[in-house]
Amino acid sequence: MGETKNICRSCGYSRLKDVIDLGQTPLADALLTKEDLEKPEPVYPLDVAFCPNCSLLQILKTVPPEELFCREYPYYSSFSEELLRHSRQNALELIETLGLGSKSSVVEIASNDGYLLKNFVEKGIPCLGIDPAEGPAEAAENAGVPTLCAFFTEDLAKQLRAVGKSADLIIANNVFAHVADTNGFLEGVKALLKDDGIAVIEVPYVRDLIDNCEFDTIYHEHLCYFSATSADYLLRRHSLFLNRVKRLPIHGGSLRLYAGRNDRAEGSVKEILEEEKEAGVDAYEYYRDFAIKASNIKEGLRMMLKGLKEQGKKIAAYGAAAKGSTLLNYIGIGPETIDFVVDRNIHKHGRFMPGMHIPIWGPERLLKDMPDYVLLLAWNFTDEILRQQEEYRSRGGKFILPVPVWKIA
Ligand code: JHZ
Repeated sequence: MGETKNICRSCGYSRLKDVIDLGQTPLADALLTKEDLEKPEPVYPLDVAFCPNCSLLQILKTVPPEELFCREYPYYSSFSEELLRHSRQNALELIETLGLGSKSSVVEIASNDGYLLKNFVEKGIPCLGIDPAEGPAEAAENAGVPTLCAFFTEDLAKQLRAVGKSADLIIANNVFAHVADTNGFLEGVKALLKDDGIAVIEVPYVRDLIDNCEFDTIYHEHLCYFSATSADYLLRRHSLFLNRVKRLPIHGGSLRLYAGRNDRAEGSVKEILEEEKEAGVDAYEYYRDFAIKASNIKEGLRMMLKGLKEQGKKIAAYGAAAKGSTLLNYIGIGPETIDFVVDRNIHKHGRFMPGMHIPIWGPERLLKDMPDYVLLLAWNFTDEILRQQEEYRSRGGKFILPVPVWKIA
């Protein structure tokens, strides 16, 4: 069932300060089958704390990674065009700036279904994906992306190094915040990286989480919520250096961290560290009101949805996303209010949302049933989804965007 510790995942400091308790929550990506509905569903505490020593925001509970990522992990990156575009742009930019070619070596940790590495394969650049989730790893292989189906650990990195593997470029998108052994992960990156190699790591950005009250992006897969300040501190402890930072809109706001063995920080690093200092991300005060704000959003959303239901409106939701699971469970809205959830990911169809047991169907169901309102759980892809749902909207259907303040679109 995993461990709950009151010790910082990064620096080991023991007096963490509580930020928010989202309650006993099921695993956000553990979608249920019809048969599962009859069985008891495991729930785990979901509380978040701040480390006053190294500024890392983190959850306290560590669910064993095998429970989170292996058993029919339903997340496939390639269902979002925006994410594919974002990833291709990143790949092409790295190929150009690093001058990568047929003699280079690229490794991606958490390569999922090959959504990103396929851009390197296309250019004839040798690459290796590493991902423990069997379904997505198989899809990557089928798309021509060589993939090792395994968890990336310090041991695995050393084994690869021992057989002569090393990397000019390591990409790790939306995985650094997910690993239980935060320190071992960086030792692994260091072991695999060539002397002048570069690690490019994307993480959800804690400033977007706090400033926009994106409480639904908190779930058991996300163990850490990084700032440049907390990442810089952690990297340095492993003799890795943050040399460049970019702030990105993807996933409700992310950081792209460029790190290497040499301390060659560009202006972007100093700039963001100063900005964060000014905003106070290194002090508990910055996080103190987050729980109250989330609770206000919860009450507002509940009242609005219940009100619509009382008026006899039909409500559905869009996006069987992990964040959708946190949102529904935290606000306590289930099938009594929401008839069904739609999602483009075919691996999610016929399943049920964790905890709230709302059925998941394909998006065509919206035009068929014409619910009056659709709660947009995958709000991070608002533009893409609204564009795609023009027909539903032109027939009078309305979307509800849930955070930071609900609004109708
Ligand atoms: P999406 C995942 O979180 C899981 P989730 C993971 N833990 C992580 O770190 C973050 O991503 C980064 C669907 N969809 O990507 C696809 C449509 O149906 O926000 C997805 O099921 N139509 C690894 O699950 C869901 O919505 C569309 O047009 O919160 C979006 O989930 C689009 C664009 C998406 O991540």
